[in-house]
Amino acid sequence: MSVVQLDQLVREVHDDLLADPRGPRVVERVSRYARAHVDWREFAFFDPAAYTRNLVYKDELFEMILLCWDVGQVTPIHNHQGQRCWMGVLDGRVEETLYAFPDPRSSPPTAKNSKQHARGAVAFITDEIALHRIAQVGSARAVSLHLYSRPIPRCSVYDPTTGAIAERQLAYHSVRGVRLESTTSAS
Ligand code: CSS
Ligand code: FE2
Repeated sequence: MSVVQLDQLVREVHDDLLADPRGPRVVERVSRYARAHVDWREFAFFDPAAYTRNLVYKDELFEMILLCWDVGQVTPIHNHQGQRCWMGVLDGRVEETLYAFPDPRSSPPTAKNSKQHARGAVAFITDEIALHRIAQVGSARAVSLHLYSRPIPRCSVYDPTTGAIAERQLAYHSVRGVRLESTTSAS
């Protein structure tokens, strides 16, 4: 499987995060990759039931995942378990809506603002910044590259009407281009 440029990005990000956990060069590197390369297609799988999470690389420092969004697919409102999250758009368009952490904790989260991201854009979020929700927008499928440092095997999801909080396991749809038949869809 030929994913030379994507694996190059993995090595660069690894070295960046090892040198400085804040990853000051990650946005620039992911954006450059997104604008120049398409070898991520080797790892892209879509599912009509929900967006898919396709593992590119994982170690103790970070996790790189390709998310594939069919038209209309969306995440719940969620946190990032105290970790850093970068999201670069590789294809199509997604909309990110930020929500304030509910206060009191059991109240519904309130939307702060929304922003659309197209190919080459890289968004960054932590729990200190906000909760968020990602949605595919427009008539074309979307693909985004997510970097979590450190890896997040689960997260908390927030019900938009009741504010109820639930734990959610973040499963993989495929690993290095190989579909995991046993995995259920992400949403
Ligand atoms: N956290 C979601 C995607 S939005 S950052 C996930 O990994 O499934
Ligand atoms: Fe997220």
